[in-house]
Amino acid sequence: MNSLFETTVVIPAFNEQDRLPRTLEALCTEHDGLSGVNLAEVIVVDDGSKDDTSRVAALFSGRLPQLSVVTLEQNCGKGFAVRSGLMNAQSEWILVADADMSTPWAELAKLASELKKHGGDVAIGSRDLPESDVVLRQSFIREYLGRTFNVLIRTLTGLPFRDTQCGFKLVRRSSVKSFLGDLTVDRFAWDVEFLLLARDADLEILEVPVSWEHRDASRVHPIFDGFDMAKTVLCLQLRRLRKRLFS
Ligand SMILES: Nc1nc2c(ncn2[C@@H]2O[C@H](COP(=O)(O)OP(=O)(O)OP(=O)(O)O)[C@@H](O)[C@H]2O)c(=O)[nH]1
Ligand SMILES: [Mg+2]
Repeated sequence: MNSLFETTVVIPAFNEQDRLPRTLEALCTEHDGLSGVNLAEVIVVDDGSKDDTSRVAALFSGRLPQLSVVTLEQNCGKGFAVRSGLMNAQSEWILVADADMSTPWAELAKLASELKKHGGDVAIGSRDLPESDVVLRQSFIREYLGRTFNVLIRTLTGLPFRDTQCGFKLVRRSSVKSFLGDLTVDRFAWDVEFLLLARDADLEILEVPVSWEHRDASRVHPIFDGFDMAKTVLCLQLRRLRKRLFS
């Protein structure tokens, strides 16, 4: 394995004019210090934001020449935006990271180092392992619904992870590119489908404890989006069962 992780950072961003500048500012100042990582590309994917997300992102292109901003006319969802970033990324490693920087950039070096140590194709950041460092917790209701969603995922799909939804995942492009075209989930449950396809492809997936801090102004509605995510996982699983039975 190459000693340096050549990495593209993909940031899905919807109405993020207020949270994104701090996140990109930190990337400008910190990326040189990320041990073992070479930041080759940063792709911000803004689909139909009603605010100045694309413009404020583009202001960083002078200091971050690796930056490109993809602006789509219509809102298509986080999963759609992530998929578009994954398909356009050029580096061997791709970090998918939320615009709110709940997980600090320094954790990219940690994921890379774990992959280097243990081998593997995908490393997912986790807020729910004993060594995870949750600096500021979510509200009780968000945490409770998140845990319930996790139990649902583990029960229905058999995925063993404690936290599939943390917005900080490092994936090896050459390992995942064969199934990127099969991803269908456009909204918040994209991670579950991605992990299921990665498991089907026999990829090695590491769940790595990360530091995480709750940020206000979430784009996720705990009830409506929670319900939509549960429905999506149920449909995914039914579709997979049907495929297994009839093929
Ligand atoms: N491009 C795009 N990005 C989105 C969309 N919906 C959410 N996102 C991004 O997805 C990321 C996660 O959104 P957050 O609001 O932080 O939600 P979360 O981290 O899953 O949940 P919290 O723990 O409540 O913060 C952010 O970078 C959002 O801008 C969307 O429709 N399109
Ligand atoms: Mg968040």
